[in-house]
Amino acid sequence: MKAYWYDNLPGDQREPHDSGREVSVDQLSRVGVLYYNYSELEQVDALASERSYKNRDVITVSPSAMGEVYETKVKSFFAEHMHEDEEIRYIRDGKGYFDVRNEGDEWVRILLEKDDLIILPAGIYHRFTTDASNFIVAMRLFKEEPKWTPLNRGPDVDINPYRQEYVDKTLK
Ligand code: KMT
Ligand code: NI
Repeated sequence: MKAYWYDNLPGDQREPHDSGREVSVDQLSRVGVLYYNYSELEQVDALASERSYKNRDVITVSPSAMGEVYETKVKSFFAEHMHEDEEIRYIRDGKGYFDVRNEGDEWVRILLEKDDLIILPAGIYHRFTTDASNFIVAMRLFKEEPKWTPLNRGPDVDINPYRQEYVDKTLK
């Protein structure tokens, strides 16, 4: 894992866009983003049972796994959005970038690789992209029916109750 301020320069989303200003795990926790490194599946099982996550699946994001929809998928993951539930991802192979908005509404880029686990709180604006290697395998944890519908940022989503709760509880 490596987290840093995104440079906001034009160029492919899959390039690092590293501004050189690092962000610590502690800074991430201030916007409700939790990071762990788990080498044993038992550690994931324990976290899942603590938080009542009963279900999981594994997704491979790559051109060979997804075929011709890959480029479209990668672009759609990169649209700024939030969810009404936490997003938990445990990286099993490859690499990818999760970008989250910090308390100043700036992008922080989080590079994740094998054994990294991230929890994005409900209501946080974020986006995802593969890196230049175009390959990531991630376990997705969910409670019941996954509420993964991305709600793209906009005036109507800014007033979504889950977004409001996140802003009031975590950013204020
Ligand atoms: C997401 O929420 O953007 C994804 O699940 C992307 C694939 S998981 C690395
Ligand atoms: Ni998401």
